[in-house]
Amino acid sequence: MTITLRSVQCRNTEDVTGADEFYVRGGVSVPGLPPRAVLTKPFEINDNQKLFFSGALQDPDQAVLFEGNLSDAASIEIGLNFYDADFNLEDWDSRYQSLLAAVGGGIGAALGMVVAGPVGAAAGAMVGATGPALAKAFSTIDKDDLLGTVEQTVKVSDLTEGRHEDTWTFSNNRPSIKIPPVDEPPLVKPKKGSWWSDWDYTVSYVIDVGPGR
Ligand SMILES: [Ca+2]
Ligand SMILES: [Ca+2]
Ligand SMILES: [Ca+2]
Repeated sequence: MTITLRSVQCRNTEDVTGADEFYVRGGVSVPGLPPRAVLTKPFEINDNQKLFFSGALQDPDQAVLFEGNLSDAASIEIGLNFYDADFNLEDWDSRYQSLLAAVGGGIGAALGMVVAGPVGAAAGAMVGATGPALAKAFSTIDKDDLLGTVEQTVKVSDLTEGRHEDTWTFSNNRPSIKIPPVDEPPLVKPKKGSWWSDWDYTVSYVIDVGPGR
C-alpha cells in the first residue's frame, strides 16, 4: 500500500500580503519498520488556489508518506506539521538533504522514547520532534508559521482494497487534527490587542491498498 499527499487547497493565506510558502514536515511510523521522515520543499500558494504536490514539487517522492506491504494487524501512525515558511527560503535547495536527515534523526529519537506506547503516541511524538531537530540545522526555521498539525493512526484492517482519498482541514481557529479523535481540540482564540493572522487550508491525501495490502 502507499499513502501519498495529493493536493493542498488554500482558501486564506497566513501571510498578510502575497502567497504563503507552504511545506510539510513530520514522520510516519509502523512498528517494526524504520520510520519515514517527511519533508516537502516550500512552494507558493495563494488565496483560492489548489495545487497538486505532484506538480508543485520538483521531486514528487517528497509527498510519499508510506510505501510497502503490511499485514492486517499493522497500523500506521502519521504525525505531520504544516508550515508557512518565512525564513531561509533561498537556502532550501542546498540544504534539503541535511534538513531531511535532521527530521529523520529527530523522529527516530522521539520514537525511541515511546516504544510500545499507547495508540497515537508515536504520531504525537513525531509532531513534537521536528521543531527541535530542524532548529539545530536551521536556526531560524522555528520562526516559520505553524498552520496546523495532524496526528493520525491508520489501521490496515479498516481499509478495503482500492483507493481511499480523504482530507485534513485546518485553520487558525482549529489547527490541530487528531484521528481517531481523542476529544475535540480546543478552539484557539486570538489574544486581544496582539497581532493576529488568519488562514484556512485543506490538504488531501490518498491511500492505495493493493491485493497484498
Ligand atoms: Ca508567514
Ligand atoms: Ca511566508
Ligand atoms: Ca489571512
